[in-house]
Amino acid sequence: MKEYQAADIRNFAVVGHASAGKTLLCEAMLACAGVINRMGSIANGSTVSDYHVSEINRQISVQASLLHLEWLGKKFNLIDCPGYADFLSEGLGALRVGDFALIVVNAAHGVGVGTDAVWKTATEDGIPKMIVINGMDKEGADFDNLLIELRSHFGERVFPLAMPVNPGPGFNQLLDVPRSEIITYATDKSGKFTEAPATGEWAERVKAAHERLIEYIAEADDTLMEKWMEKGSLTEAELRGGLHAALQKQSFIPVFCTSAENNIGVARLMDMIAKYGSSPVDRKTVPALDADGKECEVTLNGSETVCYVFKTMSEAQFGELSFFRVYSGQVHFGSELYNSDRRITEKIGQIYTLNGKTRESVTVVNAGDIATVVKLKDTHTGNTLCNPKHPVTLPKVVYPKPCIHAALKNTVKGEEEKIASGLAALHHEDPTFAHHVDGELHQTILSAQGELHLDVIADRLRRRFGVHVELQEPRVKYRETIRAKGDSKYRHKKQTGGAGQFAEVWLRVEPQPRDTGVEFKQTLVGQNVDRNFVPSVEKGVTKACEEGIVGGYRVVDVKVEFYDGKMHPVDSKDIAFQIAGYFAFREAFSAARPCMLEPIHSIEIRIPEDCMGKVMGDLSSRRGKIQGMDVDGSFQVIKAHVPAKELYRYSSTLRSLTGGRGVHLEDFSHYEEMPREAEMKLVEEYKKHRAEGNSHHE
Ligand SMILES: Nc1nc2c(ncn2[C@@H]2O[C@H](COP(=O)(O)OP(=O)(O)OP(=O)(O)O)[C@@H](O)[C@H]2O)c(=O)[nH]1
Ligand SMILES: [Mg+2]
Repeated sequence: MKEYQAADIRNFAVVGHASAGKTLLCEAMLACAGVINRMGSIANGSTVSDYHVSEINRQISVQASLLHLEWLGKKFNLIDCPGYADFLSEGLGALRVGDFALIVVNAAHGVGVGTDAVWKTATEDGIPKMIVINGMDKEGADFDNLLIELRSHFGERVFPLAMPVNPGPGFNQLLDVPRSEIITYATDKSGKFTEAPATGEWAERVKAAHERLIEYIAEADDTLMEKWMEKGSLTEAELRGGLHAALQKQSFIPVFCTSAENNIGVARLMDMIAKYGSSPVDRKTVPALDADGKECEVTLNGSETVCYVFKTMSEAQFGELSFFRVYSGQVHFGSELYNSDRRITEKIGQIYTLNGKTRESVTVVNAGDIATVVKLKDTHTGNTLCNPKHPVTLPKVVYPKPCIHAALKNTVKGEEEKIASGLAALHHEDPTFAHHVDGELHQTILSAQGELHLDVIADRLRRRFGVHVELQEPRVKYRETIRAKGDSKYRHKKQTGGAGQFAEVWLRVEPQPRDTGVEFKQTLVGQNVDRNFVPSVEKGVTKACEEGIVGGYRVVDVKVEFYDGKMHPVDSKDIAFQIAGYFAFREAFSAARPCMLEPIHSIEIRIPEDCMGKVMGDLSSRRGKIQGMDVDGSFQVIKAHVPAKELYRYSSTLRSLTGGRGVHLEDFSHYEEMPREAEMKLVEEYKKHRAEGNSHHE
């Protein structure tokens, strides 16, 4: 494997909304560069980057895939990222280590919520963006309208460097703006093309485009600006010379168009990337923290090694793989590096460059390059590896909080430990999901970015750890409370056989404001009850509150006042007062107009305008209450309160309501009294459950 210097490397993330054609575009690039002889297809599951079982089965990308190729003497490290909302976070690491973002837009669907999301991240990461409109061969692909849409989303500086001459089925000709040529591609998917000068109408169009392009280029370079002011024009050579700087400064956002399916427009896009695209040299320094937590900089030509691990993945054939980018120094096979996040030393074993599952061994990786290393001990996504003598930490990618939940049920006893360690290993690879055992629900709860993400995690658990698990609807944390005051004078007496038990507890309950929990107070006067028994009564009350009274759910927002009672000189004891406290509370509670509360989530939905009607209708059928509506570009943002119960698998619903164009976020908001009917149903279920001899919701 050749060694590459930073200026000859092009690191980029291929990102965008779901199904834009990112994976196929990468496949076409690999074919152009001769990495593969012929292109694979999504339908056959034969592309280089979508090689995981979960990707082949679902025909979508689930993992970011690292690919590489050489074009015009430059090494491209391209990272093909998933576009599905559930897996968009895979792109966050890729955008962090990329020097620019190649944003792919589906010619038939236009800008999607995923396009907006990756645009935002690339902007936050401060890397230039290039747009590719892919699928120009599709029926009705309308380039001019797409350009209008892109400009309305991303600004007037969106500017085409290529235009389709014959869009729609049969598409194989493009106008190459910088070269003023019409490029005609072979229709055999080889990516080969012939060039001819633009003539007639196209010559006019390219002339106009050049004038605009010259302005953009002059804006980014003072000397070119002066020349332009002087002569009113720039030479072809000057124009091309200024392209790189103009792209870096994003004085315009270039748009290309392709048909990845037929390998049209891809080769010239690669030429542009090789000649004018960002290299690591364009980001010579990155911020970091030194060993004392002080801000410092890591420089590309520094002598100390600094790498960022942007992904880890376990593969049957390799074991643990850590994907890293070198920001400074070199990484050698056999060297030792310090993981400054986990404070351990790691020995660098075999280093590989990847093309999906195909690996190639290398012995050294230079600053600016991206590669993978196998079997590090305890290095996870987001960690920095550096010289042990000069520890620094690079800022970590912040992943979105997982907000979609499901319960994990193991269907075969005795696998609990294997499941727990499997989940821990998976979480280290994929920090965008979380898991915990919920003591109240008696369930293992998985939280992820979406339902598909949950399914994929369950799949991985089964396949990699050989356990038997199923996803279930998580139980809802209903609550019980009261709407009125209640009172009880409960006597517990047991005088048959052995030692007797006697206790009498008088207590009152009254409702409290939401979210105040249970307050227990004693207001005993006189000596009817020994104060020693107060903790016993409280214990009994607490037990009753935890168990629930009407529906088996935890009691909240109640004040309990233990104000009097009776005792017996011999038979009164701790256990007797616990029992009396327990039943006194149940009695008082039952007399105080009990009711059930349900958790309400606040959700934020982002959808294209034309889906409003369907989504609003569906929300009202879920007892949703609209809190606000907003417009963000061509998207509508709806905020609403919806009962948690009604939100199970909502992201799938939203996906089907919007044809994959809508996304939502949800979070717990508050508790509310339930509708009577729903409450009755829960109470009935609980009664039945108890009648069957079960004590609790297990
Ligand atoms: N007609 C046509 N179809 C295309 C083109 N590019 C991709 N497709 C098809 O569109 C579908 C999605 O393509 P992918 O390459 O998987 O898209 P993606 O952007 O990688 O999708 P995700 O990674 O799942 O977000 C597949 O069925 C492709 O065959 C194209 O240029 N023209
Ligand atoms: Mg893909």
